Amino acid sequence: MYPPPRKDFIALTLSDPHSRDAYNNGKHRRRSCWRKWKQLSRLQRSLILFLLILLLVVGLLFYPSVSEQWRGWSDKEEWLELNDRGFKAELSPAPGRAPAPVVQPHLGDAAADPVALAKPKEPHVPVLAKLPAKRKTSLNKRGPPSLQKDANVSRLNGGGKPDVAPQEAGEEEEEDKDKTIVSWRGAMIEADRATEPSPSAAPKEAAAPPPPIDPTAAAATLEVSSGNVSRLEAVRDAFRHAWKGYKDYAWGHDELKPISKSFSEWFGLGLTLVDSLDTMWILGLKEEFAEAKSWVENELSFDKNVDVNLFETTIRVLGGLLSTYHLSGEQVFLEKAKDLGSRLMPAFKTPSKIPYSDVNIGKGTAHPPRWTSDSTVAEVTSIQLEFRELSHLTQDPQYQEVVNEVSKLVHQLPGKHDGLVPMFINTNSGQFSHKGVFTLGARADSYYEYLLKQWIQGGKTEDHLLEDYLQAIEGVKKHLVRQTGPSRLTIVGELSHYRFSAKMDHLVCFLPGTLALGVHNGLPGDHMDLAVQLMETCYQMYKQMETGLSPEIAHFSLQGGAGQDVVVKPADGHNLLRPETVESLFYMYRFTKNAKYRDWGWDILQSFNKYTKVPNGGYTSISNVRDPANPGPRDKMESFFLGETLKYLYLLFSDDMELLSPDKYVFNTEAHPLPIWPSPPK
Ligand code: DMJ
Repeated sequence: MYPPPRKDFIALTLSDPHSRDAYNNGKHRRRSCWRKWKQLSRLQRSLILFLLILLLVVGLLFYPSVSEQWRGWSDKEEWLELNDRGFKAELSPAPGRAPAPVVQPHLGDAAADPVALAKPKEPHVPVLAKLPAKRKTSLNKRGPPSLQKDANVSRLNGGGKPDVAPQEAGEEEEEDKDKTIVSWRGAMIEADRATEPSPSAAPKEAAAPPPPIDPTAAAATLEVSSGNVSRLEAVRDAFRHAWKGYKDYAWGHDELKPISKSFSEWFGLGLTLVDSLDTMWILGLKEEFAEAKSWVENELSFDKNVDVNLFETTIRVLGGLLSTYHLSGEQVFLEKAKDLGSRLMPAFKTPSKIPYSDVNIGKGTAHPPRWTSDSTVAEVTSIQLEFRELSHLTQDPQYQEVVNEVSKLVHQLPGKHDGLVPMFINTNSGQFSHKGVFTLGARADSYYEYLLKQWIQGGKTEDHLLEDYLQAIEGVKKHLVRQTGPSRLTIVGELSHYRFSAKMDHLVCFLPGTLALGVHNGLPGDHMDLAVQLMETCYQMYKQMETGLSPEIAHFSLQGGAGQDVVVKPADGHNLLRPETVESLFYMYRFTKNAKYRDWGWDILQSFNKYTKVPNGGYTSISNVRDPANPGPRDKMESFFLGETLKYLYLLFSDDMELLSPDKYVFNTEAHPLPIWPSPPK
């Protein structure tokens, strides 16, 4: 208890003219405020109260993401502290783990490789010199258009070079308002809380397991293909290094944070581990595979109260389990795939049959994101390969039926622009929404990819898929293809409200590979011309950068004369270890045997090693591909680096043309190979 205020103290205080004035003024202000408030009309008062409540609600809603950002800042500050002391300092290991040995800067592969030796040595640049001063504004591909932010406002390059590129004349841009800054990565996890069981799949017998592929077949390549031994081994080294970080600091969790030696959770499904399974099999990493398999057998449970994103879970987890089942023949992967597939089914219970973005796999409920009833077009049209394969294996048609219904609906939907689709579709009406932006990048990319790949998967019998694909490529040629001024590079830009923008996401670099795959399957030869030209552009997006790594988004100069083709805006200079360019290089090499595609892939791998490799294990996304002295590590290794990027690099360097031949397998959009079904008899 505090003693009551002494009267003489109050008197004394009030005798002080300043205090008294202040006291009286305060009283007066309070009274006049109250009078003013009373003078307001009822409507005005209600309006003010309503606004205050709204502010409070908005504040509460955004609190979790803001506090997440604060946590992120403190992570990075911690790293900065460590970095100040230098990587050589003895760092305390994660609780319960042995201290990780210090990994020296990676020189071994380059030293072993004659091509690398022939190159002039670049000055040594310390890997991951400094963190950006500011935390990134994550530029994820999935988020509502209403929450997109002006790119120029949020500078992501961590204090790198200012954007000095001139505004291109003749380029009509509306790019800034198209920047997406809100992540869908908002899943809340109540770890290990058992809930009511989800609806399970019809209990039918699975198809007989396919004969497994021998992982040592890949190893045999090493003995016979001298030209590529060191390159294949370099990919294995990279994988082992990435895996070491994951194993030491993130085992069983979704993603490794290699700088802070911790992990991040998205769905709580061991995302990196499951995404990596088939890569380990293909690379012949038997021990690692066995350990990961045992985790899947004993630890991986889908019976948990967690909201997952339907698309991401399908392509990474369901796709990873199905392909690993095919490669290894191990029943456990099919069992897990069936369990997961059945738990994802509630997403399709919508008025339009266009699935919701999020499913709670424990509760069996689904919903759209908080801010909209829209789903992303690429998301609802890029789950078909996996669900169809699940039906094929289980002889249970329910999975195939729901995704084929989506394809059928989208096929006949008005609102396409010469085969190009908008980015959103409404789950109530089943109609496209937010029309006007047409891109081969974020939110639409894999729609095009899956048209072709489903057609191939189904033995080239589903004409509506081929028809949509061919029409879309004509739409691309008509509306989106341009050439840069300086080097006449071919680009695929975007239409924003029917105006062209010379902007190309790195995601678009899946296109050369897909076009080449189409031509390999008998589609028009001129698609290959476009593929060759685009492949060059995608490579230049790496080569023209100071780190040899592509930005997330490139803008191109359409003006003639000298100068740079690729222009990087400050907010777009990050690299997330994405696979699309090396994916396309794999297809281009397989179909043309032109060795330059392998050399380009080799250059890219070396740049990853130089600027994204973290000494103690793992690779990290970086914030600024233009600043080799300060690439700005982001402390995150995406699961697709192991699931896709390293797998495609390995397949690119392998001389074994039968290893996952595109005549026998179709790769899902997360690089998980699924078998092509035998054609039905004519
Ligand atoms: C992957 O998850 C898939 O390739 C998806 O289709 C696009 N984004 C990432 C890789 O960049």
